[in-house]
Amino acid sequence: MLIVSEEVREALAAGRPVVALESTIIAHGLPRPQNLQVALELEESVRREGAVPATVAVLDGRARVGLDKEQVERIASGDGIRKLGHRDLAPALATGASGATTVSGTAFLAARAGVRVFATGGLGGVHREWTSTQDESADLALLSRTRIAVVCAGVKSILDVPATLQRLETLGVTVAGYGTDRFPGFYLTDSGHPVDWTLNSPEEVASVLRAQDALGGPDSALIVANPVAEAEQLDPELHARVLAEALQECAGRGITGQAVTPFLLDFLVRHTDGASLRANLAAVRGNVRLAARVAAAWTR
Ligand code: PSU
Ligand code: MN
Repeated sequence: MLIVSEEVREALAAGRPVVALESTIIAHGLPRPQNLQVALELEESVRREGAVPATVAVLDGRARVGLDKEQVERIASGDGIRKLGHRDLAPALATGASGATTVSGTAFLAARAGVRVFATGGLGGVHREWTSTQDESADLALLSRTRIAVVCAGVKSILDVPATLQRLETLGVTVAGYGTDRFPGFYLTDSGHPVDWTLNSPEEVASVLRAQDALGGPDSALIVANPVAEAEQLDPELHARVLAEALQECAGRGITGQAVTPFLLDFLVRHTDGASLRANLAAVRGNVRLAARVAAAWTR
């Protein structure tokens, strides 16, 4: 039921670098038709760094690590493509469903396949209004029991960032800033919160992975929080204003569950004239490039 593509399987067997890529950002996080172009571009950027991309998704009840172009096109089309966290994997396989995997679904499948490094945009986390909705992304719990490095631009800024950082601490997930002692803010370079650890090169990140392996744990993720460059971030004032509108609209329409994150991301794209999309893309591109360098350093 878990199919690892031949290219990814061969790379893993030969000890060559592999980077897992998430598919929810493609199917549900970015507007069509640009999402397809971005999906292919991200794979290409992994290759340019000498690593093999392994985009993860479920198609017709088969979990796949490593997609061909046609399969990427199906994910990007969004037709009949569900959003699958790790809890959705077994029913999706059993019923022959198709879906894009979130950070939790992707990290689970990538780790099962033996992939050690994963890149995405921003992690899910604790939503604002948690006290009334108890909406906390399943990403956090899954990362607390999966040994994988996740290169991301922090957690999505639509969330309650300090609460999410606290949950990551409680859950025992290691968080390091890449080249910074500030926790990045997804669309923003700095979330306004510090991190305890700073790693400054792909080699340094790889040594942390080796130390985890040598210790035999902990069996939780290493979050490599890589900030978007200041020149490419979303204007913080615009971000604050439009996000407040987005949250209000989301609550007003009674949107809940899996639909919340895609709704908020889309609202920001539409109400910032695409500026949030540009910042999101800059973040993802930087993360994918860094993840490929980390994977290369780890296999050296
Ligand atoms: N990062 C992005 N865009 C996205 C996501 C991450 O730049 O769309 C997705 C990831 O798949 C993440 C999911 O796991 O949003 C979180 O959704 P939820 O809050 O419903 O757990
Ligand atoms: Mn949620």
